[in-house]
Formats: sequence, C-alpha cells, structure tokens
Amino acid sequence: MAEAFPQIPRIEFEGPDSKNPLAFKHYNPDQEVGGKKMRDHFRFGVAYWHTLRNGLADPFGGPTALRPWDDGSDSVDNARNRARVLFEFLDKMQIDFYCFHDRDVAPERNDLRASNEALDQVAEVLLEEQQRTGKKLLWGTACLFAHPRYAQGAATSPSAEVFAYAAAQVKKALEVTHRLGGEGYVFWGGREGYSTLWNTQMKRELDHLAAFLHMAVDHARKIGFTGQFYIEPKPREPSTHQYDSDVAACMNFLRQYGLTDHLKLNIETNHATLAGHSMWHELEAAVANDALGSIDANRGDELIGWDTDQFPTDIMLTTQIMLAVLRMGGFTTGGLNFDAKVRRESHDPEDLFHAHIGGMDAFARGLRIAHEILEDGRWQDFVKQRYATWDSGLGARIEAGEVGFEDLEKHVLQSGEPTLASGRQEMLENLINEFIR
Ligand code: XUL
Ligand code: CO
Repeated sequence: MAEAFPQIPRIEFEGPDSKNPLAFKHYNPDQEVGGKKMRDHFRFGVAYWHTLRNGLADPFGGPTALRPWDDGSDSVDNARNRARVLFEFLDKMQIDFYCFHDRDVAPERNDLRASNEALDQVAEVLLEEQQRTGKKLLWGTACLFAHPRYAQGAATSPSAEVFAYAAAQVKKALEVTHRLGGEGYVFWGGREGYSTLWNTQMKRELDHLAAFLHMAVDHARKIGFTGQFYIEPKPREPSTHQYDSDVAACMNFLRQYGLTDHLKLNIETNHATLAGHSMWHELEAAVANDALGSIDANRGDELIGWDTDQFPTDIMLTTQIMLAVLRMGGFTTGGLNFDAKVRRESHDPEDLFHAHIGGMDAFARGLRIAHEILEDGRWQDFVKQRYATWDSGLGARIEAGEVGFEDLEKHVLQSGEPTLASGRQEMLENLINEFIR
C-alpha cells in the first residue's frame, strides 16, 4: 500500500530551540521524568473516530477534510485500508495506543450478522498491524448513539428491543476488543438520558442502564476479558440530560447499583467544562473515589458553548492534569487519548500531525512542570500546614470519631473564638506561576 502521508517524516524530538513545525520541542518519548519514561507517563492514544473518520462537518456545513487515501465508500476494503493508515500515523507520531468505536473502524450493515462480519474483517487488519508494529489498543467501545434506532437511547431506550440490540452490539465490540488485546472498554452514554421528562421514566431507565453494565461485566468474565471498564461522564449533548453527567453523578450511580468494583472513570476535559466544572475538579473528584482510570484529552472554547473537542495546548491545564495523574501514582490501564479534532478550516492531512504534536508537547511541558512543583514541595507543605489543626489534639480526635456535639460545645465554651490563617490564594498562584516556564 502506498504511504498515506508521503510528505511527512517520522516526528522526532528536536528540543525547545527547534523551529521545525514537524518536530517535538518537549515530548521526548524515552526521556525519563522522575524515573519513568515520558511515553509510559502518558500512554498517548489516537481517537480513531476523529483522526480517521471525522470529515469536519459542523452544525452549519458539510465536511471539508481532504483524506486522499479514503475513497469515500463504506466498503470493507476502504475500511481495511483506513486501518492501515492509522498505523502509519501512529508510527510517524510515535504514539503507542489507539481507541475506537466499532462503527468507526467498520461499516454498519443492514443486519447485525453482516455488521459483525464487516467488523471481523477489519479487526483482522487491526490485529495484523498491531503485531507488525507493536502498537496497542487502549480501549474499545461501541457506537450506541449514531444509528436512528438509538434516537431514544440504547440501554435506556423505552424499547426493550433496542436494549437487546445495544446489548448484542456491545457483546461483539467487547469480543473484538478482547481479541485485539484491548486494555480497556469504555461506556459513554451519548443517548443514555432524556430529551424531555414528559415522556420519561427516569428510575426505570437508570435501572436498565445498571442492568446493562452488569451484563457487560458478566460477559467479560465469560470470555476472559480482564481489561478495565470505564464510564465517561458528560452532562448533555446530544441528549438534554445525560445520566452520566459528571464524576459525582457517575459515582453515585455506580455505588447505588454495586458497580464500583467494575468501572472506573474516563474523564474528558470538554465534558467537565460542559458540566460547569474544571477538568481539575473532575480529576480530584475521581481520585477521591479511587476511580480515575483514563483521560480523554482535549479542550473546549470559552466562547463557544458546545463540545468543540480541540487539541489541548494550555500549559496550565496540562500541568493540573499531570499533577493529578502523578499524585495518584500514574496510569495503570488507562492513558491520555486525544479525543480531539482539528478545526474545520484545518483540512489537510498534515494538520493531523500539527494537532497531535501540539497536544503531546503541551503534555510534556505539563509533566515537567508538575514534577518540578512536586519536587519543590512548597505547595504541598503549604496545603498540609493549612490543615494542621486536624493532625493532633482536637482535630485528630474528631477525625477518629472520638467526640460528639456535646464535647465540641464544651471545647468552644472554654477556648472561645477560633483564629484562622489566610488561605493565601494569590501567593499560591504566584508560586505555581514560577514553574510555568
Ligand atoms: C463524545 C465522546 C465519545 C467517547 C467515546 O463526546 O467523548 O467519543 O469518548 O464514545
Ligand atoms: Co471522549
């Protein structure tokens, strides 16, 4: 097969002084930070749906992307060819992982049997290419939101027939993920929510979603899939309200239905901001629940209210993300999947490279900065000191559950008004900015 990107060389690390736009300035895969190679810190992934399948249409206009290797048909040959293009891209980008939905890699046919066959035919090429290149599948998933049958939900559809179809589709996607040695499997509830409560039995839909996830866990056990399941929070879009709206809602749902042992969270930046949270908030919330599994790296646009899925370039954002990742001890099964797309104006194949280079360099800087902040120690010392009244005496007794309201009333009557130290937010912001170089 002819190269898809003949003009693009393998992207190499050239250092911060390089002026070459097709080189890494900061990401150096084998360089160690804190005793671990950069590639192992990040476990970067390419999102098949954006990088190989997104034509760059928006709600106001059609596709603009030029993809010379793609004949535009939904033939299996075209799909197999595209799969090979992915591996050329991964190799030239020095990215080790990828993620896909079943319907990104293979076309949907008129019935499930034919769709499954098409998926198997493409999976054959994916496996072959994985073996040839050593690249790996970070996670797989099923597209339970694009086909008209899912217009009213998949696992939360009012129709049991649709629930069954979704289950059959996930069964196959899981089996293919397993066959490809996938390290995880994601559930993102694109249409698992409602458009209006006037026609919705919310409790029943939540029960169904939980039953669906339990069936997936059971089937994984049956086929020997030991990868990590994730649920990906997002508050809305395409639905008015999605049940997996943010980390707190997901945790409550997982706990209520006995699923916390089986699913962790895949947290996406633009979904956090749509939920009215910072990415940092969502990561902290997940870490607090011991449930941060993987990250969909991207960003939104402050001036546009929808999920723009841009590549992350903001160093403060990547620093905060890497602080959360380092402090939890790094990824195990998860990684940083670029769930991001180039702008509609950026229609050349070359733009896919600029986009990923920018994201990887931004994360390399975020990692170095986060590592330096943690090594420096002043930030953690300040925060630790801020809570010092809990480390001994009264605070320690409260935390140990040794006192009640009456003891505390007695204490206040004796000691009087508490004194509070300054929160020093501005000082801390200045301190962190020392490291953003
Ligand atoms: C959509 C989104 C999905 C999931 C996988 O906003 O993020 O692509 O990551 O289904
Ligand atoms: Co995502």
